Amino acid sequence: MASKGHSFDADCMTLTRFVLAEQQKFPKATGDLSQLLNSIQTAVKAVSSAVRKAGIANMYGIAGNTNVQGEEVKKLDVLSNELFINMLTSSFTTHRLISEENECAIEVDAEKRGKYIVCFDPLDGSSNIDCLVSVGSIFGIYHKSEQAESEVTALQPGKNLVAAGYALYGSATMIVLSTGHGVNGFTYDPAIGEFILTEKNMKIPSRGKIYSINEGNEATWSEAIKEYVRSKKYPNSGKAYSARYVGSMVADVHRTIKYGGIFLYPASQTSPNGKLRLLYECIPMAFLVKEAGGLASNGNIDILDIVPEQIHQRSPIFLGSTEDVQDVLQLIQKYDK
Ligand code: P6P
Repeated sequence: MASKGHSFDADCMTLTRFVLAEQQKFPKATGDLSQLLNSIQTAVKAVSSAVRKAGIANMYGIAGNTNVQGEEVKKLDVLSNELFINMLTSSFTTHRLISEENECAIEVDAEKRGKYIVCFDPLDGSSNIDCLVSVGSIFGIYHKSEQAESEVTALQPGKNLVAAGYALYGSATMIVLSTGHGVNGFTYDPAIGEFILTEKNMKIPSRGKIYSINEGNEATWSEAIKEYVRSKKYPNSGKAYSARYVGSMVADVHRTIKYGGIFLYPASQTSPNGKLRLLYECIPMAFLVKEAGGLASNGNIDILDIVPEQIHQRSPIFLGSTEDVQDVLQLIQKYDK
């Protein structure tokens, strides 16, 4: 509520306050997760600033390798990756990092090592930057398992996640986060440099009116997917669904959580495991959608039950409103018989 006589809310619920208040609910909490989430928040603020300058950089012809001062200008995805790595390792809470931008897992220096493993895509959809389409960052956080000290300890199923979230760099910058107790959305307020709780306890409708898939791939779809999409366009009863596809997973998933419906990136003849990456795209998004009351499947099993075998493996994904996902799974099962 705005303070008397001011348009400023002197008691606004910032992400930092929210995380600390959540921590109080767990007496044994050490504060490490709060520290880690706040370091991610800092990385997102920095990436948001860089993304929003990109257009200007392009306009003044400094988006290339060097700017007018002859200084090296990093590509945004490289810069975003470095920001995440530096903020995460300097939080003293991470043991190993899995990044979309790094072929191998990043082992945190012993003197900075903590108990969490973070899988992240620092700038998902970066190919959309030049046309100013929304892009995002995606992350999932695990406890380091007690198994052997190897890359294997990063490969846990999504049901082991401690927390997951995404940042959406759209008309505003927003962090959507779950620590396993519901989903909350925080919008960045540049006036105070904080993320403010604006979407409390986000819930996805049980059924939507939108389907989201890259129709350019139709020739490679299975019969089940072709029949499903046809049924959305030419329903036996009721209105046809609307088609919406941004081509940035964070934007498409955020709209799906907000409005309901389904996001599909199926396997195809050319990509038998689909395109999207399991550890740092599918699993975090599946965790959030399920925490919001929806479903997420690879067409056969729950995304969160898949035990990853490689850090960059791909997975088909069908996520969104429970009834919409169930519809497509029924068709997949019909054709699998
Ligand atoms: P396509 C962006 O490149 C991305 O990784 C996701 O953000 C997005 O959902 C998907 O790929 C889009 O892929 O093949 O439809 O362009």
